[in-house]
Amino acid sequence: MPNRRFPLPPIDPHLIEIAPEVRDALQRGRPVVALESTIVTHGMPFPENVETAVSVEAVVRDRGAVPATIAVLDGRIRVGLDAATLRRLGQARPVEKASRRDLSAVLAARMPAGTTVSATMLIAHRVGIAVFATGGIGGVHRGAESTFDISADLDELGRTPVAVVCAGAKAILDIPKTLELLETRGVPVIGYRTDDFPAFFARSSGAPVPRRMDRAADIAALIDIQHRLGLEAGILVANPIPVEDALPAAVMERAIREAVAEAETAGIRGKDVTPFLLARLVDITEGRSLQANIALIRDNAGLAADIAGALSDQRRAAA
Ligand code: PSU
Ligand code: MN
Repeated sequence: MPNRRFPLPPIDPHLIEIAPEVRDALQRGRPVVALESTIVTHGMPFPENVETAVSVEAVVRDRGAVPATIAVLDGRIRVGLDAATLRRLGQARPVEKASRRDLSAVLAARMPAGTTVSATMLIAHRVGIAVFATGGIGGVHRGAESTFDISADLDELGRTPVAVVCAGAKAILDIPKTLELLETRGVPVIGYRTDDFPAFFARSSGAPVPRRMDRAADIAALIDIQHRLGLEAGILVANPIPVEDALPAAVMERAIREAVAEAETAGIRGKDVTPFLLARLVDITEGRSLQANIALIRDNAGLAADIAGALSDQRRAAA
């Protein structure tokens, strides 16, 4: 259901194509879950990227919501991609990684692009999608005090009222600093059935989560109040990786230190840092990190569908 408390001019229809199924669900107030596409273009290798995107959409459907993967293709923003288009995006080369600041440039150049959490959130909000599932968000990088490398995802969470379901943040980031910045930006951070902020591959980062909720309906109620208050910030829902898929924290910490050191030696900078680290981790862990990544995003998609369903029910009951 569109969040009518945030009237913004609609995106020029020449620049956006919304799949009929998604448009229909939004008009009827049915649950919709936005999905990002940088995970497809820059977060996983082919063909696992496409297989994962297709299976994540199936999870959302099984849990009663309509999936809306968001990307840029042929000079237009696309909201809702069929399997053939996902396959095309997953093999497109060259392909851009678009955060908020890149959107106009990739549209102007008609470049295919995966949208990051920040770009996906802003598009989701502009078409009226309130809930979004991803794997991990970007955050404050280790060493940010000298590099200033802080993801645009954090600023977007501070300014765009979309709930983002993730498995926390990868320990390639400085998690305590990431949590500090989320507090500064006014972003509610909810631990789903956990007291610890999860660290993507591991169920705990060692940092406490500011608030815990154990039911999707409670999270939906919080989202609804946030909207009714007219607060502009998003909401971060942190859902730990399923127990059976988690990787040992010590093993991952070693792999991450190795990958971060390699990125420094290779002089990787700016938007290339995160894709470089993700790809190195898959190699260093011989694919184990990829399997964990697939499991957690499927789990997040299911929770996001439950939250979107509860939000839709609550609004229907209140109407
Ligand atoms: N973290 C992950 N997997 C990902 C990303 C982050 O564990 O795929 C992607 C998301 O699209 C996120 C983006 O929005 O990387 C952040 O990039 P940067 O760190 O350059 O802001
Ligand atoms: Mn960065």
